[in-house]
Amino acid sequence: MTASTDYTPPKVWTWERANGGEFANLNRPIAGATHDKDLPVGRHPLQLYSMATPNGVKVTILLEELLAAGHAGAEYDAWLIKITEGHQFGSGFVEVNPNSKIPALLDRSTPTPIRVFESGSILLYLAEKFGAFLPKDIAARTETMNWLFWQMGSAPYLGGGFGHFYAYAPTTIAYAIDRFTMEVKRQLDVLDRRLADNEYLAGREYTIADIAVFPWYGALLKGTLYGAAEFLSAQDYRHVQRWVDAIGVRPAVKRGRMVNRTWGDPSEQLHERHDANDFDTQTQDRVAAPAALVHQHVSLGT
Ligand SMILES: N[C@@H](CCC(=O)N[C@@H](CS)C(=O)NCC(=O)O)C(=O)O
Repeated sequence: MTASTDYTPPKVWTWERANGGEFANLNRPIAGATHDKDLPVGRHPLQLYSMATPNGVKVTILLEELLAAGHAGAEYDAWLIKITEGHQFGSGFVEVNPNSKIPALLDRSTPTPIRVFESGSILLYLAEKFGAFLPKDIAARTETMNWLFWQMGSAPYLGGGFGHFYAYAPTTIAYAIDRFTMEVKRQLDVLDRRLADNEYLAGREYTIADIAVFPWYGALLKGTLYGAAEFLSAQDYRHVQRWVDAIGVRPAVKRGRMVNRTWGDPSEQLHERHDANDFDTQTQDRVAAPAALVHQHVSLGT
């Protein structure tokens, strides 16, 4: 790998397969399927194809919240897509998400199945379908959308920017780490100021905005994302900490965080979810993944 200071971009970039650092085997400059593979289909109306990264967890938390709130139509099968093994490039997955990233949802309850990709779009689709976790009042609804879109726009700076250069880049580049740390701390301060005066991001109600932001910034402040809590002085964001603690104890959030998780404490893993009882009875092989693998899984945020 050429040191960044010695690099002069050529007139035309060409793909060197070995130059992608930690995720070289996954990163490609072209879209589309690499192999034929149909997706499995279970018995429930909603079929989720995902993994328990922050983007994946947003959707499983909302589904568990919907079920807890009595929306039986939100029953779902959650299939594991191992992104570190390239399952997102299978032909069936690409039909549901041409962008080859988890999470992807197929709603089979409609006359023609509806595909939904992009975690923000999935949250909005489900919130509208069930009329829940999205306020009806126009001002609160708009505030919910403001923070939902804020999260979708901000997370790439956190994951693809800060997380990548702090935790994964093959060279340690002070300029890149400084630039993205500055931005992530600014984002945390944006959240902290908002949550100083408001219980939840959209105001009094817990909404899909909280569900979108929590898996990213909650994990960051609790040190489970990039191991960066101390580096970022996580304790300084006390209003965000209060909000993270309040959301983290919700039973549906605890369940949602387990779904499609294949690393960490075995008692917190549910590789696939096909029934509400799976949380109590599942006996599948729940082996703690090696630390390096955990590290890799939670990194693929953007
Ligand atoms: N903006 C997308 C981002 C999804 C995304 O980045 N997914 C990652 C995991 S968190 C992924 O599937 N990465 C696989 C890859 O890049 O090949 C969303 O919010 O759904």
